This record gives sequence, C-alpha cells and structure tokens, in this order.
Amino acid sequence: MTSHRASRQRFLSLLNGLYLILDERWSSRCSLSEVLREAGQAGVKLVQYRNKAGSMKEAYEVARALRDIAKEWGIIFIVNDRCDLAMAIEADGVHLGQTDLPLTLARSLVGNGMLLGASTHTPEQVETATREGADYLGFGPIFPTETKANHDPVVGIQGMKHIRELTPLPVFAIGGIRTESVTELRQAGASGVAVASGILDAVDRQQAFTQYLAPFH
Ligand code: TZP
Ligand code: MG
Repeated sequence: MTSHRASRQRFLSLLNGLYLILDERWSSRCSLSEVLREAGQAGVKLVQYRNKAGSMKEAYEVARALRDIAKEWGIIFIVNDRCDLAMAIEADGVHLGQTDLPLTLARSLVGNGMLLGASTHTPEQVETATREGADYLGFGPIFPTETKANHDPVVGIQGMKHIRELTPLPVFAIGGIRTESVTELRQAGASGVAVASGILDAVDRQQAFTQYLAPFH
C-alpha cells in the first residue's frame, strides 16, 4: 500500500495543463488511439476515457488498449464514471460525477494508489468534494457544450474565479473551452482545462494541442 500511495503522490504534481477527454462517441470519426499518441507527442500528461453508452465489455476492451498506449507515453490515464473498470485496467485514476459513487466509498474501493477526480458545478459541490477526499476537481460547464447531454447551468469564467478561493485542490475548467479562453481561465485560477470537442473536432489536432498547452508553459 505504501508504494501505491507514493505513485498517487507522484501524480499530484502533474495535475495541470491540458486534460484530454477521449470520448467514445468520436471513435467513428477518428481513432482515439491515434489521438492519444499525438497527445503524447505534444506533451499532454493527463487523459480521460469517457464512454457513456457502451457495454462494460466494449468499454473494457477499448480502455485497456488506450491504457497501454498511455503507459508507453507516460500519460496519466483516468477512467470516467466507473470504479470497477478503472480497477480492471489498473488505471491511474477514476473520475466521478455527482450521480456516481460517493467519493469516500470510491476511495475505499480503489485504495490509496488511485487518483480520484470529481465533477463539480456549484460552490457547495466544490467544498463537499474537497472535504470528501478528491485529488482534483473538474468545474463547469464554463461555456455551453454539446458534448455533455443535459448539462448543468453554465458557470462562466466568473464562476471559476469565485470557487478558486474555496479549495486548495487543482481545478480543471471544463465545458465548451476553446483555445481563446485558456489564458483567461488560467488567470481566473484554473490549474488546467479539460477538453473533448476542441481537440477531437480540430482540423489540425497538432496545432490544437500546441494552442491549448501554450498558456501553461
Ligand atoms: N462535463 C461537463 S462539460 C463536459 C463534461 C464531460 C464535456 C466537455 O467536453 P467539451 O467538448 O470540451 O465541451
Ligand atoms: Mg460521471
């Protein structure tokens, strides 16, 4: 257990910059494996696999393959929603929303070695997730987005400024983030930005990676 804790500690300093969300819905339009390799080349350190619709078996097969690529590139690999899948593929972390397992229960399942991320949408949720042991937070949606169905009300860049005071944890701004807003979000206190469509829909992905990462250098 001690060495597990040590590996989570090592990840904590890497929780900033661009957090790439590989959403399974894009897999008919682009190869997620290829995007992940490009992300590694571009210097992305953190990635999440998000599959809201597939069976556990489908999600497991894809996640396992992506997990191996992430390992080759030294990218932290986090699974969205599902502790069992994260454990099955020995992911580096699991990311939980407000309708997923409670953080304290998730921690007892996955142990001390795995990162726990939490999606938050209000100041109260930020304070609760901090108290309940999240390692980092997602906060948003900053802007409207089509990637998440029935998303919570947008919080804007002002919302990020407001919650920055409420938690010492790294906070990733999420939701509809385009390259133009990254500098301002960083100034508002975001440790990083979590992005799906801005990368996965980009005509020139290499350029998109560079532009999202530049404000963090
Ligand atoms: N949660 C809030 S917004 C969002 C999630 C998972 C989607 C982020 O994707 P995009 O395409 O960068 O808006
Ligand atoms: Mg979730």
